[in-house]
Amino acid sequence: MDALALPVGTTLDRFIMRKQEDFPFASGELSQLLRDIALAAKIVNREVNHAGLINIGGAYGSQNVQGEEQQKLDVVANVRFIRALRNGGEVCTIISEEEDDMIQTGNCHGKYVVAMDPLDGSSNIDVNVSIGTIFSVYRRKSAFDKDGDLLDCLQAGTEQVAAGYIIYGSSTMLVYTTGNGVNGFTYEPSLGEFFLSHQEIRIPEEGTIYSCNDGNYWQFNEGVRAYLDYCRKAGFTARYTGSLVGDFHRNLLKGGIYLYPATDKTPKGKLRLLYECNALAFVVEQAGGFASDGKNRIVKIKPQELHERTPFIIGSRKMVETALHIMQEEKDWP
Ligand code: P6P
Repeated sequence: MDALALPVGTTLDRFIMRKQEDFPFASGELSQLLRDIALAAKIVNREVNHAGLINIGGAYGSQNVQGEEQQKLDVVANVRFIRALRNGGEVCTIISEEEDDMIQTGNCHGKYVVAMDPLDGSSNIDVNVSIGTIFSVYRRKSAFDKDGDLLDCLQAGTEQVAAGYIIYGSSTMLVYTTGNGVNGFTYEPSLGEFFLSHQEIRIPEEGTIYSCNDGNYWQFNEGVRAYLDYCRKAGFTARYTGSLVGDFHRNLLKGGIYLYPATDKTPKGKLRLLYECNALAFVVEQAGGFASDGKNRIVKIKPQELHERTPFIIGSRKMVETALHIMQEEKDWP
C-alpha cells in the first residue's frame, strides 16, 4: 500500500497528478494520455447510456476486421477514442479492433502507442449487459520524427507502461495500472468526474467463480474439459455474461477465473492478444493474479501480427495454477 495513499473520493485528475510526483523524471505526457482516455470514456459513457433512446443501438450494417456486425456504438466509441488520443497529442499510433491497419494520429512526436478495443462485448448493447473499453499503452521504440511503425505496435505485454479498462455497467468505472498497483475510479455523471472508489485492488488468491462459454464444451480439448469437470465437481459457481470486461471485473473483485480456450471454430482462441488480453493480463498481475495461454504467461508472448488471437485463461492465481496443472496432466494445451 502506498504510504501516501490518497483517500477514497479523490478525483482521478488529482490521483494522476499525485502519482506523477512518484516519478521525478516524469514530464507529464503519460498523465495527459490517461486524462485523454478518461475524457473519451465520459463521452462514450453518455452515448452508451442513451443507446436505447436515440436508436444508435443495433447493427450499423458494416463489418469490422473480425467479420463481426459492427454495432453503431462500436463505431462511435472507436471515433471518440481516436479523436481524444489524436487531440491529446501524446500518441503517435493507435491499434484498434475496429480498424484493419495502424491508425497514425499525425502526432509524430507522440511518445506513446495505444492498443484498444473501443467497445468490447457490443453484442450485449441491446440487452443492457455491461460492456467495456480495454486499452494498453506502450512507449514507442522508433525515432520521434515520423509515424509509429509495426515494431512500435508488436511489443510484448511486459513492455506496457499502462493498461486498463472502462466498464459501462450499473455504474461506469475506470480501472487501470501504471505498474504500481491497480486502482478503480467510479464516474459521477452529475459532476462529470471519476472518483477513487477502489484503492489498491487485489484479486483474491482463490475463488469459486468460473467464467467460460459452456456451449463450447465439446469443442474444447480434453485438458479444458477436465478442468471444467473439476469446477463442476468442486461446486463452483458458473458466471458468464458474454462480455469479457464484465466477467473479468467481477472476478477481479470477488476472485474467479475466466477462460476462452481454443475451439474448433477458433483454433487459436477468440480473444485478441494486443488489445484485449495483454491489458487485462497486466492489470491482473498487478493485482496479484495471473494470465496464461495455457502454456505461456500472456505478457511474455511476442506478437507477430496486429489482430493475433490467443487462448486466454485469467484470474485468481491459485485457480489459474490449478487449471494449468489439470490441463498439463491431460497433456492437452487449451
Ligand atoms: P462467445 C465479446 O465478443 C467477446 O470478445 C468477449 O467480450 C466475450 O467474453 C466473448 O467474446 C464471448 O464470446 O463466443 O462466448 O459469445
